[in-house]
Amino acid sequence: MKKIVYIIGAVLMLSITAFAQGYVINLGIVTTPKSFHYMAAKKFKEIVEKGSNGDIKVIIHHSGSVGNETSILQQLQLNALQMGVITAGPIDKFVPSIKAIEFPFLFDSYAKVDKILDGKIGQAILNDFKSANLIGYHFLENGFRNITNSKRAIHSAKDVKGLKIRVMNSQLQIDIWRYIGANPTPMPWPIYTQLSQHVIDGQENPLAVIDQYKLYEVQKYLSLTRHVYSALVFVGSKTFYDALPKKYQKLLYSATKDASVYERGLNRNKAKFFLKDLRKHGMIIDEHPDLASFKKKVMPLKKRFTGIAKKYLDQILAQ
Ligand code: EAX
Repeated sequence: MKKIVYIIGAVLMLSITAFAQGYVINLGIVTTPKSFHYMAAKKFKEIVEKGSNGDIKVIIHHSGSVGNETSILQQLQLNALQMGVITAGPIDKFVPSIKAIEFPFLFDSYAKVDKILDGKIGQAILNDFKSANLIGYHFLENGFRNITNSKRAIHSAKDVKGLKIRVMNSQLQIDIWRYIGANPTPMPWPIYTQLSQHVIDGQENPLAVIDQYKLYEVQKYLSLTRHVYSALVFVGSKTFYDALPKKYQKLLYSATKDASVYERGLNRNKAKFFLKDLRKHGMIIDEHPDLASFKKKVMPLKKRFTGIAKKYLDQILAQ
C-alpha cells in the first residue's frame, strides 16, 4: 500500500512539474527595447502568456544578445530558438520568394502594402517558410527605407556614385545599390560603430531606426527615397510549432496577428515625429529627391527575377 502511495505521489509530482514547466518560447530580436520590433514582441508575449494561462512563457532576447538576424534564422531552423521578429531582407537567403516584396519602389501606400501582405500573395510567401523548416506567422512593419550618408546631399541617383553603403545581408539589396551606382557592403545590424569610424559612408533604414539608433550623430544627410518597403516577419521554429497542441498553434497565429496589427499602427502614427526629431538633431533632409532617376537605375533588376519570386512580383505589379 505504502509503495502504491509513493508511486501515485511520484506520478503526481511528475505531472505537476511537467505542467509547471509548460512551454518556453525564446524569442530573438536584434534591436533594443525602444524599437518597434521589441514592442511587437512584448505585445505577443502578453497575449500568449495570458491566452495560455501561463502555460507558455515567452522570453525576449533583445539587442542581438542571441546573434544577428541570419544567426537567429539558423537557430530557428534548429529549434535552438522558437521565435524571432526578423527583417525581410536577410530572410531571402532562406525563403527566396520573399524577394518579391522587397523589390524597389513596389509600394506607394500603406493601403497597397496591407492589401498585398495580408492578401493571397503575402499568405503564399508565408507558406513558403515551411520549406526552410520555419513558420512564417505574420508580416509586421519596419517601414519605408531611406538613404543617409556622411559625405554629401543625395538628390538624384548620380549623387550616390562611389559611396560606400552598408546594406542588409541580401543579394537583392546589394544589387539595388550596385545598380544605383554605390559601392554596397552587406553587414548585420547594428552598424553605428562602422559609420562612426567611416568604414562605410552611408546606410539605409526607416526613419524610426535612424532616429532610435541616433544615426544623426554620424550621418549628416538624409534623403526620403522610400526605395524599399521593409517588412518584418514573426518567424518561428517549425519543429517547435509541430510539437504544440492544436489550441496553442492557433494561439500563436492569432497572437502574432494581433501584435502585428498593433505594431503597424504604432509605427505609422509615429512617422512624422521621427522626421521632426531627425531635423531637430541637425540632419540635412531632402524631402523630395529625384525618384525617377533612382527608378530608372533599378528597374532593369526585374530581369534578374526568376521562378516563384518572379511569379509573385509580376502578380504584385499587375495589381
Ligand atoms: O531590423 O538591418 C537592418 O537594416 C534592419 O532594417 C534593422 O535595422 C534591423
